[in-house]
Amino acid sequence: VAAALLLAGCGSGQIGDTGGGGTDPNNKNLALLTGMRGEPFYVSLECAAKAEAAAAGYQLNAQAPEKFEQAEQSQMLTGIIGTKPGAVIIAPADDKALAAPLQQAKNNGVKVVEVDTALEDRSIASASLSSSNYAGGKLAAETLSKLVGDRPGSVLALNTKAGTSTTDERAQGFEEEIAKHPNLRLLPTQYTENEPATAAQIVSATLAANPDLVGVFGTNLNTGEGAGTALDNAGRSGQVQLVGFDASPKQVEDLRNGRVQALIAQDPAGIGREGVKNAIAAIKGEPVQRETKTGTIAITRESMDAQQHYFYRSEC
Ligand code: T6T
Repeated sequence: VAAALLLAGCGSGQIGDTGGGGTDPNNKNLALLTGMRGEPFYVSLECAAKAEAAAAGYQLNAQAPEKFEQAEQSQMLTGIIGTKPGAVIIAPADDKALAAPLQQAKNNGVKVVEVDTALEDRSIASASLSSSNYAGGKLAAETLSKLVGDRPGSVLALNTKAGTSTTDERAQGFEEEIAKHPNLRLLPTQYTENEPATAAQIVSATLAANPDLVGVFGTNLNTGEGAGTALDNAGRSGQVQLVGFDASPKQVEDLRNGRVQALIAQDPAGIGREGVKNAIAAIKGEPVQRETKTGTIAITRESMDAQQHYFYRSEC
């Protein structure tokens, strides 16, 4: 299944940097630094990365900050560089702030592989693996417009933190696709700082100010969960169509109980597995694909029973 989504995605761009660049080609230690501890998207990515590393005979030291927060993540990265892994596989929590410490890792002979999120500066990492997030945002808009039907009304997108490459691309894809639907009026995209409670507050305020609200898009797990709570509290679940991104156990439950009408699922396991493969190739000085994009898929209540293999896990 992961393979199916990977096939649905595509590799693009040129071959990344291949040189040893001070990296010991026999180094068998990998570090994985994801975006947030215990969060099902990253847990699913980490489980697959661990399995892949073990199968290849590599050690994988997996860490994550408590919150999706660049300061804590930068600090952890500094500690990781000190352990001299052959490569660090990272989901940078900010597309600019992590550039300096990752450049430092590279200067110290540690290969950098981005998974999920990426830096704006494309010169630092050897390879990047992520969902086709722009296409995922467009898919969310297409799915939402079908759910809304011909009803005219306003639509809201909830982004997380500015500078998160993935959700920025999703919001952009969503906005551009919604613009093609004249019956839907796109409200200014709002930022939740990746806090479900903030997402809930924004949706409650938007409902009060825009009685014609017909749809909400939560660009990730946390925003969607918060939006679901607000719509439920207002007694508007199912009237205002909610499309979420990701497929955590809680989101799947919300889809089943009618709080959410559709989810756009990613392939975190595929991203984790390919991240490890690319890191090993980079350490060995073998050619790696600079950009690999994996697919996303829409899941609705009607289709969910046949799509359980896309659901994320909360432990390995
Ligand atoms: O949506 C995922 C991930 O792709 C994104 O970069 C950050 O949020 C999640 O981890 C879900 O919470």
